[in-house]
Amino acid sequence: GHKPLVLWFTGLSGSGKSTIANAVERKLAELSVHSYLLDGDNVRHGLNKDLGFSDTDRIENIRRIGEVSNLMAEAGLVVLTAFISPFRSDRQLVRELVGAERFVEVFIDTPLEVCEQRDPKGLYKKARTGEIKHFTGIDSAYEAPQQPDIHVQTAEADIETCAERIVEALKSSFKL
Ligand code: GGZ
Repeated sequence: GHKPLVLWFTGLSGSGKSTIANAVERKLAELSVHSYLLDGDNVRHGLNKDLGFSDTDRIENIRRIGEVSNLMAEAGLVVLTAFISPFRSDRQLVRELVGAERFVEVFIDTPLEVCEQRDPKGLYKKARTGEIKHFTGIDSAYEAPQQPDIHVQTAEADIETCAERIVEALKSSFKL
């Protein structure tokens, strides 16, 4: 058996959080590690479909995801979460809730310029024209981690390489 962990991915919209978390999850499955990925697709459309993108709603979004992650870790899973989670204080609260020894903050560090260039859903464009308000990085804050447990700079490596580095860090530093 492996020990339960919460791998908390944080980064801007379009930074690659979900894609990299998916690749990490595949690698964990190959290692017979029982894991589950929480992301916008399975949380913001279900449990948190009553929440939007105001500061208070984002705080509540992260609080609920933290509580669910904690329950799943208690059940023995390695939990991966892929949400912007823009506020440092909210990430700190989750760290305290799940326990620092099983919480791994993974910073997907992709510069705003790169995310905006990618703009896969055209959301940055809409944010720039004011069609979408309170967009992270444009007119809503993103507080980057100051001491992430794992720091991934996506401009330097492809998805597979990033995922491989995360799994290696988990093995060496977090006794996965
Ligand atoms: C940021 C927004 C917004 C605003 C809609 N600001 O690239 P995406 O589309 O798929 O990822 C973004 C996602 C962010 O949801 P999170 O639950 O991760 O955010 S938070 O942790 O801050 O609660 C984006 C889309 O939702 N989206 N409006 N205003 N992202």
